[in-house]
Order: sequence, then structure tokens, then C-alpha cells
Amino acid sequence: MSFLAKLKSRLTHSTSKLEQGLGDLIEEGEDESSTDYDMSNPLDKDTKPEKKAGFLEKMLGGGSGRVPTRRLDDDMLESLEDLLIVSDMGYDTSIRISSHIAQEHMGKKLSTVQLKSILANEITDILEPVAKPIPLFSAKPQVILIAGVNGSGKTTTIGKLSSQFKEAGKDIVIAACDTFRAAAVQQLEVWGQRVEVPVLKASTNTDPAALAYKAYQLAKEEGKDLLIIDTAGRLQNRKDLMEELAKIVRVIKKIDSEAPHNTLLVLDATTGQNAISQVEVFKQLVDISGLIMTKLDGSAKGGILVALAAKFSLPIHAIGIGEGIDDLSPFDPEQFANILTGLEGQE
Ligand SMILES: Nc1nc2c(ncn2[C@@H]2O[C@H](COP(=O)(O)OP(=O)(O)OP(=O)(O)O)[C@@H](O)[C@H]2O)c(=O)[nH]1
Ligand SMILES: [Mg+2]
Repeated sequence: MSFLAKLKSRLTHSTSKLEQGLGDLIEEGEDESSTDYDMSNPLDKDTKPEKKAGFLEKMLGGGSGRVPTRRLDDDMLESLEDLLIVSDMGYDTSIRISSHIAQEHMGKKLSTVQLKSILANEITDILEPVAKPIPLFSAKPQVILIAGVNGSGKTTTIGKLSSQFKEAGKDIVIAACDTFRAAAVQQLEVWGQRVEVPVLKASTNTDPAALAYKAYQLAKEEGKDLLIIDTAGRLQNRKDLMEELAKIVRVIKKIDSEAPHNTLLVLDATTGQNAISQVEVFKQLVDISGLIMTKLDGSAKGGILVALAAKFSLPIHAIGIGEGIDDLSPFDPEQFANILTGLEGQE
């Protein structure tokens, strides 16, 4: 299966809630007088009845050649807002999107495909400014610190990222700064062996900041391109653990005030709106430079990405769509918006 096909099938599966909702929205308030097409609406060219019914079907007398449409009014707009909110786009973003749609399309008859297309465009506009790959710097090593709450997918993402960087010819070392759980170090070592990247570790319960410092010094001496630092999961309400993360950053800065060059927050899409509070709290303590959203394959909450993009304007570098080594995809806003709205596959 091609990567794109895999991405589509995984995300379509998980985000069908919005797709289904948009179809229902049109059909519930279907405009009975709408068999004729509003040719003043430029979007109508995409949904001509002929295209849907098909020539053979018409010859055989099947198919009405009728595409349901609904006139955009206050009621429909309110239902659209509700649908966006339950799709995890957040209240503010949902209102922002629906008001924008109202400005442009109030009073127009819209088919499901037209509504999906309008919404996909709105979402793309929000996502486009934040979709950026991880920036690479000339620093040797470039230090990438990975943070996030428990189980968000940090270690797995480091494995996937290392594999991609390795393929790009980078000389990498990973520091296992989750020093509390022996299993965490083992998990990272398995990834290290898989992608053939050395993993630096310390004995259990060592201060993670001390290991980060040592690893940075060593990576510098050895002229490595990248040092990726894994950290323990920490819930944003655990002040002591959050302070420990801030300490890792302080210690790294003693070697180079520009480091860590990237501090990436890994967020689990299945946690929905809680991702917003995670970003807020982590941002207060460390200078988050970008986000990676994992588990979009298992979530019906892909809308959270739109909420995050609108609220924080932080770069979204990649999305996780599975547990495998190749399941980290660059973030393509248009493709994501098309899949999220269910437009993909209809064209
Ligand atoms: N379906 C799916 N599972 C994922 C994805 N990313 C990670 N996982 C799984 O999520 C679970 C937790 O992943 P880890 O990488 O261990 O998460 P972590 O943030 O390092 O966890 P802690 O170190 O305990 O805080 C594992 O079972 C992973 O295989 C993803 O994109 N999709
Ligand atoms: Mg981990």
C-alpha cells in the first residue's frame, strides 16, 4: 500500500465522524426546491447532476439525477458550528470558521461536496502557516529535546525520526533521559538497534539533567550531527516533574545558550482538548519550538490539530499514524483537510 493510501485509509477511518456529519447536515435540511442548480454559484460546476447519476443509469431510468442541497441559513450555520465543536476543533476556532463561511456563502444552496470543499479550504488556510518540517541548523550537534505527557508517543516518535534522519545521512545519537524506568531505556535501546543509532544511558534514578549534559558533551566531542533527547512522560499538573524538564534545558544551555535547538512537544491526538492545556503548561516552562501529533490513526479527534494551529501558531512538524517505523508523515495541510472533511475520495 502506498504511503498516501495508507494515510487516507487510516485517517478516513478515524475522522469519518465529521464526514458523516457534513452529509447529514445537508440532507436533514434538504432544500426541496433544489433540484435545479444555482449556476451563479461557481462551486456548482463540481456537482452537476449528470456527474452523479451517470449516463447509463439515466438511460435505464434509474437515479433522479438529483443532488441534495441546503440553503445556508442561521440554523444550518449553528448545526455546522456544533459539528465542528464535537469534532474537537474547539469553540473559538469553530466560531471563527463558521463566521468566515457565513460571510462568503450565506444564502447559497450548497451540496455536501460543496460544503466539504468550503470547509476543507477554511481548514487548509488555518493549517498552512504552521505546517513546517523540523528545521535543521548548522550546530554540531543540533540538539532536539522531546517532551510530552505520559504515553504520548515520545519514544516511538524518536525511533521514527531517527530512522528518517539516518536515511538523510545524519550521524545521530540518542540520550535516554527517562532515567526512572528501566523499561523505558530498554524500549529506546530496541529502537536504537533497529535504526542503528547509539543510545546513551545512565543507571536508574540518575538525574536526567546530568545525563543530558554528559550526552551533549560526548556528542560534541564525537562531532555528531544530531543529539535527540528522550525524556520521561510528565503530566502537566506535576510541578516537580515540569521543573525537572526546565532543569534539563538549563543544563544544556550551559554548553550552548542556543541549545536545545528544537524542543518538540509530542501530543496524543486521542486526548482531544486536553492537548490545549498540555501546550499551555509546557510552553510556560520550556520554549516549545514545535509540535508532533501522534495516534491520528486511532482517533476521531483530528480536529484538535486545527484548534492547536489556530490557537498557538506553533509549527506542526509531523503526524504519527501508526506504531511502525515508517508511520510518521510530514504534515500536509491540504491533504489533511481533505481527509478530515471526507472530501478526499469524492473527487
Ligand atoms: N496507533 C498509534 N500508536 C502509537 C503512535 N505513536 C506511538 N504509539 C504507541 O503508543 C504507545 C506509547 O508510546 P511511547 O512511544 O512509549 O510513548 P512515550 O511518550 O514515550 O511514553 P512514556 O515514556 O511512558 O511517557 C506505544 O504502544 C506506541 O506504540 C501512533 O502514531 N499511532
Ligand atoms: Mg517514552
